[in-house]
Amino acid sequence: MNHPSSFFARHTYLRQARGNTIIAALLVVAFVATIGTKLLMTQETWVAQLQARQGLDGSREAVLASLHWARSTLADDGKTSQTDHAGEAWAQPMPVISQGEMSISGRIEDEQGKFDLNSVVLEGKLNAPALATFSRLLSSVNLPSSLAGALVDWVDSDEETAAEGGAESDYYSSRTPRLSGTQCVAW
Ligand SMILES: [Ca+2]
Ligand SMILES: [Ca+2]
Repeated sequence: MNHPSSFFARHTYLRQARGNTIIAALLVVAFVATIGTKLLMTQETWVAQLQARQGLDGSREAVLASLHWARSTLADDGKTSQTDHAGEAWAQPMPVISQGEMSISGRIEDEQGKFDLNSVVLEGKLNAPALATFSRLLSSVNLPSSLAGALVDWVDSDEETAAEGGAESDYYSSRTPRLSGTQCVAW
């Protein structure tokens, strides 16, 4: 026959052992839940990265297709004409390229057909033909042609006014607020 004290000791031991088992089981469940959450996050991250990669690949393909269109269009123009004007195929908008949910459009612009503002000064001196051209351009958009003179003095490196409307640093520095070179360029 067991002594009562040994019975209670055994009972207490079994209760503690059961408690330890429950705590261990809860820790295992928490550990498994943590692993499950991590796996889920890893999978979501992987899916997001894959989708981003697919989007990037699609963007790259669309850009390459646009460049191919521009090259082939200009090559065709080079074979069939000696002059360039806005009525030619290259000046028309590029057909819209769709790639999944993305689309890309564009057009070719003739940079040589634009007026070079720096050309109003040639080898440090006033370039009269370019000044006249720029004056006409200003008039065509209802701007005072005297702005052409201001441009010349801005581009040249001397301190003498070159044409009507011209002004040098003494004029700009006397303004309130005083205009710096960068501010003058902005007009
Ligand atoms: Ca052409
Ligand atoms: Ca000048």
